Amino acid sequence: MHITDYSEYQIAYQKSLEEPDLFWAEIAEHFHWRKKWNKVLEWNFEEPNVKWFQGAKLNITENCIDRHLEKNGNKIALIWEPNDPSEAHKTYTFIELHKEVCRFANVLKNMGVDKGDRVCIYMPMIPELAFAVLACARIGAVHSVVFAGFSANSLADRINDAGAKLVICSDAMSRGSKQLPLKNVVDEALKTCSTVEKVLVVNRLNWPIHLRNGLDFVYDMEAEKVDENCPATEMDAEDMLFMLYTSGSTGKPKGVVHSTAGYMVYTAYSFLNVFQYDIDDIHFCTADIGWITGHSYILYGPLLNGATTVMFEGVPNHPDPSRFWQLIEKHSVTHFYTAPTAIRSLMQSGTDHLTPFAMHSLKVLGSVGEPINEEAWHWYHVNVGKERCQIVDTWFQTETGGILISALAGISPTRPAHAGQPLPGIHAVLLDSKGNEIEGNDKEGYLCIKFPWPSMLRTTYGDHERCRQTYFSAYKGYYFTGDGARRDENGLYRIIGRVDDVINVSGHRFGTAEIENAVNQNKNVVESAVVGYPHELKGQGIYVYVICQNMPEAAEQNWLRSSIIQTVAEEIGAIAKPDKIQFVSGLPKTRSGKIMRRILRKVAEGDVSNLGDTSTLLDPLVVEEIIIGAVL
Ligand code: 7RM
Repeated sequence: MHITDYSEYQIAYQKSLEEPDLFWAEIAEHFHWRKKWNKVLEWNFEEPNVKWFQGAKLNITENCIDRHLEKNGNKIALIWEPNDPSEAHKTYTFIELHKEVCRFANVLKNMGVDKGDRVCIYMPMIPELAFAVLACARIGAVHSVVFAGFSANSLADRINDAGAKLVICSDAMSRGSKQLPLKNVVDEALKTCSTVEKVLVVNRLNWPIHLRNGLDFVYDMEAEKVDENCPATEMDAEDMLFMLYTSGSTGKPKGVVHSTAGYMVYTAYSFLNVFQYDIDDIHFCTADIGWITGHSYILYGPLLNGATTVMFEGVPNHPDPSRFWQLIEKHSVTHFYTAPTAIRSLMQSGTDHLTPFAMHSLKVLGSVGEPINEEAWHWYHVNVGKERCQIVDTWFQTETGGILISALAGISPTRPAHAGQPLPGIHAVLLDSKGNEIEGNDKEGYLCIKFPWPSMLRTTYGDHERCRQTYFSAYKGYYFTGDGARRDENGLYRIIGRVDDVINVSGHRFGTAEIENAVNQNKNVVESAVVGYPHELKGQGIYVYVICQNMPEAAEQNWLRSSIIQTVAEEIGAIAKPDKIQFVSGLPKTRSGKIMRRILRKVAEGDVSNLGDTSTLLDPLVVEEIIIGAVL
């Protein structure tokens, strides 16, 4: 299962294409199964219907924890670092993690959570978040982690869509210099959620919370009523392990569904090989567990490999920009995995904050979430990696579960701003707009995957047709990623970015339609159009064109802008706040009423030299007005 040189990679890749069943069966042998599978793979991309390791029985937490107890029980599984450096860090050995997860699982059981029930987890990055996720997996409940930066409205949408029975939250959270009430947000959300029977509150900051009889429970009190033995529930290979909401080009965010066995096999395999994990390595992924990166590469991937994983509650620049480097030195971190947006923001603070830190322990640096520009890549390589660490630029999606395109650290060829080659088992292709495969190198096209891989999404919760439509209908017989990519002269992939109406802000995905819906909730707004534009720090920024009843006077525009920003923060969350708002009297629409986003994007980019054909516009004059009024 562990690839140790480039020729092994090539052999594995070839084998995975020629004999996929055999290839994955051999990898799957490395796990603990209560019962082995009858069939490795059954699939078609028309419905789609994808089933891996059918007939197998297992529990993923036995593979994450129990399996390591005998030999490595006293090894540290989890290192937790708080937001404030003045507070002590915590560590949990595999034995301790086992106890915590079992205790948490028993609390859930006591509260009436059964196999198959959906549990919504809305928590800061504290150890109990990890315990809660694994506790759900232990008893076969489906976890749906909602990033704690989302607003009450967003939370309510996700709870309702999932039909969650229980919500787990904390009283409050610290992030950087801010403290935020989380239980209050849950209370607000629950006003419109009828499926939730109970709320479990973990204490983080000793904030006063409003406890309602029979509805709200405090974790510490519930934990006293149970013991720390909890046999793992036996799951079928294809039983749902979790869902995770993600934005697309249309409608509300969808619940991407992952199943048990395939997700386990692929996240473990990709973690081991991409990062070239070695026993005693310390893996620090700075993502939030509210995103797929956190699920796969803070929790499941590392724990499945028996690795030590670092979980950090805070932000890169609190209390100052040296925080990451301090943590790397403090815990002798070998693998550091972060997002380009964090790198760019630290880059802005110069390099003085790095000087005192040699970070000798570091071996591998990772990047994920958005394209990493060459400048950031070099800065990362020189200043953090001191030119002696491998960089892996890892491409994947909520839907893919694990990393699909990346160098294997120190093994595959790398090139700045290029994710590299697909992992074994990943049949990546580029298609042209007619759906023909583009052969050869030095070519650009739509990135699609031709063959199933174990951790691919199985459906979108409650709406299989939407899954088919979104991912399997654009090009028949292919999974469509929504990304455009270029294969360079050596066959290395560079991900260019989304080709659909999805904006990637600091590695967070939003649909333009989703933000427009939020903006339109503001009572002053008649209509809006949202586009992304290149943003120095965030990768992409959010640019909103707004039509009001009457064109607002200059004096009114500032408060109107604040009011619209406030609305978006309430509807989605502070992470989706627009960067620029332009008031316009009309939008460039075709006679059939379609907004020509191409024009809006060009204006937002500040490049109006070539707007293309505007002759089909209903009112070409509106374009002039938009250009003149552009917010640059
Ligand atoms: C892991 C994650 C997925 C979208 C994806 C891309 C973009 C992710 C990279 C990247 C260039 C990368 N999941 N993306 N990784 N673009 N290089 N290494 O971010 O579901 O939240 O987003 O993110 O556009 O489609 S996600």
